[in-house]
Amino acid sequence: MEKTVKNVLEGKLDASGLKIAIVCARFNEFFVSKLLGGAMDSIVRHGGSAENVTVAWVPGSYELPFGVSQLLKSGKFDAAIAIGVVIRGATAHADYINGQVSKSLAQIGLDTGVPVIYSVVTTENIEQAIERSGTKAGNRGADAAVSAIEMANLTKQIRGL
Ligand code: RBF
Repeated sequence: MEKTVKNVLEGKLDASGLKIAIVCARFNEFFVSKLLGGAMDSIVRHGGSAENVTVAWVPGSYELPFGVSQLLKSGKFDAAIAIGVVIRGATAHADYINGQVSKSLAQIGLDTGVPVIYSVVTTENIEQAIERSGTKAGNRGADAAVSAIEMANLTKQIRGL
């Protein structure tokens, strides 16, 4: 980080007191559960509490934006995470789902002023899904939780300016 810049905003990786909404797609639930586990573990390891996390399940990734949008309307959350797994080889319209879902999730963040974190893992095959949900390529749910914590705290900082 450039040391001569005086006013630098950067969200701390401290989840204490943060209220986080997580929306999970049940399609490919085997992998989604691992990503959710990674996210929960990461929130607690960064000082957050499981009681401050609300998890909502929707049928598939296509429904993630609706679930996130409904939860954020409550005004009760500092950040939301959308978790899904789309396996390209098994989903003819994978690219359509991904494009639509990522655009909608970004728009919900902009409309509500609450950061929305994208954790839809798209893979070519089941092996890659295994790798990204807790084996050799890490756990994308845990990474998403860190982004949610950083963005929630950054948003609080900006609002306090
Ligand atoms: N949802 C996912 O989260 N991941 C998928 O890989 C996935 N593949 C699908 C493949 C087909 C052919 C269809 C019809 C749906 C699929 N869905 C998938 C479910 C989708 O996100 C949504 O729940 C349903 O289309 C109902 O709106």
